[in-house]
Amino acid sequence: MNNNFNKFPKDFLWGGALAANQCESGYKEGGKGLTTVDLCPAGENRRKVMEGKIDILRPIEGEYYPSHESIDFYHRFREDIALFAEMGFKVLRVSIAWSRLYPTGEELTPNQEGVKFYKDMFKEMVKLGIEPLVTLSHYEMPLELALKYNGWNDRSVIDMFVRFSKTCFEEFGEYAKLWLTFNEVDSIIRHPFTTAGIIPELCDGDEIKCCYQALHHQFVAAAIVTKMCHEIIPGSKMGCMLTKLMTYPRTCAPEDVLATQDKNLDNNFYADVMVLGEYPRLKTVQLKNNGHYPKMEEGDLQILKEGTVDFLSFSYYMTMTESVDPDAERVPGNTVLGVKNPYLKSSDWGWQIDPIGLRISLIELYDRYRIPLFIVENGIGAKDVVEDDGSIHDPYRIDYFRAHFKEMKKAVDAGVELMGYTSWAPIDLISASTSQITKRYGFIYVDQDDLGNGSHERKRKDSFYWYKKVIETNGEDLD
Ligand code: BGP
Repeated sequence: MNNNFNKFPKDFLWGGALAANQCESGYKEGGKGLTTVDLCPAGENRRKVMEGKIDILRPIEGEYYPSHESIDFYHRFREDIALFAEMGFKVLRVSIAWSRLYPTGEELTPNQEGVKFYKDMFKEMVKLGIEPLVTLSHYEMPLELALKYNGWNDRSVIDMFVRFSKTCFEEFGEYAKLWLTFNEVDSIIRHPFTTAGIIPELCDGDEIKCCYQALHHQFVAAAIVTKMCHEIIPGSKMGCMLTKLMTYPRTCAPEDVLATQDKNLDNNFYADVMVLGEYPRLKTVQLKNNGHYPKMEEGDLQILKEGTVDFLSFSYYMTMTESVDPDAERVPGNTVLGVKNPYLKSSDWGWQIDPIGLRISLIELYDRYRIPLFIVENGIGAKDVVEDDGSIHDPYRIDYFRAHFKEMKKAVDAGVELMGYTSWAPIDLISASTSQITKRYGFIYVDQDDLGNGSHERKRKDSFYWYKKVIETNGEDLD
C-alpha cells in the first residue's frame, strides 16, 4: 500500500490505450476474418449498425468503413511504439482482434500469420521497456459468429472464446502478464451488435433479454479464462473493465436521489459479478421481475465464484446527473444521455468534463471492492490545428489531463490503490461512436481526415512533451 502522501506509487504504470479495431487497418490482411466493427460505416448509419439493425448488416455501396484502413497501426506499429517509448511509457494497452487469430471464430487452430503479427508487436513493446496490458475483446467479434449464432446469445460462443483466449495466453504469455477480458462489459446494452454480435431481429421480440443472456455467457467465459490465465501464465493478473458512469442527483429531491441510485446500482452490477463473483441480490430480483434473468447451467454460479478478477479497470470520461423532471435538459456522453450538470463544462462533443468525479469514482470503487484499480481509458476528444510550421498547440488537452491527474493524486493520498493509468488514446485514432478521427484524443497527431485521406504521417503535439515530463517525474511535475 502506498503511504507517500500526494505521490504516485514508485511502480505506477503510466501509458496509453488502443483498440485493434480503431487503429490497426489490414482488415483482410494476413488471413484476418471480418469482425462486427468492419460493418460499421462512417456517418449516420454507424450507430444503426452498432445497435444491430439487420437491414444494414452488409457493406453498403458508397459508404466509407473506417476500420478497414484505420490509422494503419498494422503496418506502422514499430514507428508508433517507438514514439510511445519516447514519451517514456511503462505500459501500453492493446486489444487482440479475435478474427485475426480465428477468422470465423470456429477454427480449431489459430491463423499463424495473426499469431506472428501480435508476437512481433509484443516483442517490440518489451524490447523498448513497455509492458503490454492486453484486452481480449474490445468492441468486436468474428462477424460469422454474429450472423450464424446471434453472437454471444448462443452458449457455444463461450467455448470458442475460451479457445481463442487459451491461444493468446500460450502464445503471448511470455510477454504479457496483465490482461483484461471484455472492454466496457456493460456496453452490451448500449451497442449489442459491436460488443456482442447480437442482431435484435433474431431476439424473438425481446432484445434486452437477449443482451442479458449474452452478458451471462460473457461473465461465464470471463471467469473461465481468468482462472486459465492464472494457470497458464505464472504471475499474471486479470482485470475486468467497466465504463464508469458516475451519476449525481440533479437535486436533493428524494425522487431524484432514488433515480440516481438506480443508475449507479446498475453501473456497479457488472463489476459486482466479476469482482465479487456473484449476481447481486437486488439485480437478480429486478431481472427476474422483468423476465430478463438469463438461463444458467448448473455450475455457472460456481464458475463465477472461482473466476474473480485481480484488479478492476475502468474508463472514465465524464459524469452525468439524473432527474425525474421530464423537461430536464439532456446532454450526450459516452454512448449515453444524461441530465446536464450546470456546474461542469463540456468537450466539443458535449461530454461533461469532471476531474473531481474521477476522484469520487476512485474512492467509491475502491471502498466498494477493495482491490487495486487501474484507469485504462481517460482523455478528451478535441479538434486540433496544425500550424504552418507543423506544430500543434493543444493546451486544452494538457489542462484536461492535468486536472484529472491532480484528482488521481488526491485519491491515492486518501488510500486508494491505483496500479496505473492509460490515456485514451495516445495517438489519434477512429472514434468508436462517431468514427471521426477529427475527434482527436492523441498526444500524437495523425495526418488523416474523417474519410481516410491524408499521408498518415505522425506529428508530436505539445501534449506529447508534457506527458513525457509527467511520466519522467512520476506525476510530480504537472505544470
Ligand atoms: C470508450 C471505448 C473506446 C473509445 C472511447 C472514446 O467507451 O472503450 O473504444 O472509443 O470510449 O469514445 P469515442 O471514440 O466514441 O469518442
